[in-house]
Amino acid sequence: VSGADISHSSVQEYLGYASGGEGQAGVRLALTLLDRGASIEDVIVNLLGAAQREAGKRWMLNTWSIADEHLVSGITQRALDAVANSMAPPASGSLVVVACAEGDWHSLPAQMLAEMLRSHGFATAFLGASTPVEHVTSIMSRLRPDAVAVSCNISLYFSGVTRLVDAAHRQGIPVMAGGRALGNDPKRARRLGADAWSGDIDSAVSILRGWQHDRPEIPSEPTQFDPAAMLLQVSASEIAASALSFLAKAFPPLESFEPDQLDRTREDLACITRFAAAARLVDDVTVLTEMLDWLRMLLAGRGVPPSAVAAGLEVLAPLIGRIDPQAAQYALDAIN
Ligand code: B12
Repeated sequence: VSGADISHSSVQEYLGYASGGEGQAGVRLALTLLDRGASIEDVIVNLLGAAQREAGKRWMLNTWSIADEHLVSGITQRALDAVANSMAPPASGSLVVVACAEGDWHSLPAQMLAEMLRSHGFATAFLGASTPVEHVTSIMSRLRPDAVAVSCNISLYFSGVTRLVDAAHRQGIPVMAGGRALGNDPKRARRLGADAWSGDIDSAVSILRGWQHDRPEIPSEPTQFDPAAMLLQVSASEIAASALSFLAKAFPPLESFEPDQLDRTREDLACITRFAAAARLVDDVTVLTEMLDWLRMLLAGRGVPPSAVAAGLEVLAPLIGRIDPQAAQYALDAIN
């Protein structure tokens, strides 16, 4: 069974079971594919991962509710555990702590990585969703891992990556970073202080194996960021509240919004501001532009036109500029 076979029909079959709440059938499908010769990696990436990404798309387009996504993710958790339990015990090779960036609740992608590393002979300690960095610090001093792998799935948690990187570095441990928020090349991960970035399991395995013989040099100083960007991050709610009061002029339909719609609009404005701050942390405007593309699609699925996003950026830019002019420029550039 090749990856291509899995992605075509099995994902649909799996999604059918999972969205119908048929957990056992979904788990059985994953295990049957393994029995028929698919690799652990194939089942994780091309069945369970593909199903999860599809669930995300359906939620974004508003064809699935949050409940549909939770139902499927719960079954994927069971299938992932079953796949993990089918593996031989880990080799006594090097130990990798796998954690989510603090704030990030997407434990499934991180656990997928942990199980794939285990299938390649690494011992792993998987710490689940958003673990406070002080607690990761104490477990690192107890377990003395050879490396840390941090998963970041939404750019809002970039500073969580860096807090973990700095904590691991204080103990002389190298950190590899990955996950969908870190993009398609090492730039963002490097800027957040990580020693390496990886976008797939093969390169992750070769980097970690390389580190067994040749450890990267660990920086002695913590990662530095522009203080303006840091301040912007913590000021987002305040900025969003002021922006909302100016928005009605730029976007007249706002006047007839219900209170809960106004609340959600304020949250979206805060979210745009936080992504602008995240873009600044890694000096990469695409962090903001990708989020805006996503937001336009999300809002379109809920009947809100793209002009609402443009209006939001127009009112946000001057308010953001009082704290961080560079971020304001990012917001202005993103209007068109
Ligand atoms: C399930 C899910 C959730 C669940 C998570 C459950 C769990 N236990 O994991 C819950 C409900 C908690 C959740 C919450 C939210 N979510 Co969510 N979620 C998802 C969903 C549908 C699937 C996640 C998943 O299982 N992915 C599966 C794997 C296969 O994803 P993957 O990225 O390909 O991962 C692989 C690689 O990246 C790699 N990898 C991952 N980490 C690392 C690390 C290293 C070192 C390496 C080498 C590799 C590596 O390995 C993985 C396996 O191949 C995604 C959609 C998606 N595309 O992922 C949205 C998604 C990530 N969520 C999204 C959003 C918006 C949210 C919320 C903000 C929603 C809200 N308004 O509350 C919150 C944020 C919560 C938080 N603080 O983190 C958006 C993010 C959009 C954006 N602009 O960034 C997405 C993309 C959905 C969408 N299409 O809009 N979510």
